[in-house]
Amino acid sequence: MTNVINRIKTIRKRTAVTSAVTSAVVLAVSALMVGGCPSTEPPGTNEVFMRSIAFDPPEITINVGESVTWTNMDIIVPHTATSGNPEDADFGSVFQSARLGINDSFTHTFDEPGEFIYFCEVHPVMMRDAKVIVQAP
Ligand SMILES: [Cu+2]
Repeated sequence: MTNVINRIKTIRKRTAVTSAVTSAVVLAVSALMVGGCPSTEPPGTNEVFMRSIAFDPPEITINVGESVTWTNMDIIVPHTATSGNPEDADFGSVFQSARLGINDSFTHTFDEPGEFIYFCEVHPVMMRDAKVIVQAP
């Protein structure tokens, strides 16, 4: 009888350890899904990274005729680069990327000077009011 009780105790301990490990793994995966990014490299010239559910840098200045390339560095979470504000009737009319998966890129060339506000359609609350400033020659 004591033997049986000891066996049950051992099984319970193992179950507790297993569920603790499972919880830790679930937490780690959740953190990655929420936008954790293994890369800390800075974006290059005329380049915007989408990572940790943000545009990095949130504001970029280029010259007329140059391009900006957006790259999604987030794991699992898709993003877009969409001109305008989510409330605008004509958002996306200046530029509109596809839904970018991890490491996917989108490039747009700006032929007119001005300030172009943009956002992410997947995260219109967290990723908005980013800006491309295009300087006249
Ligand atoms: Cu997004």
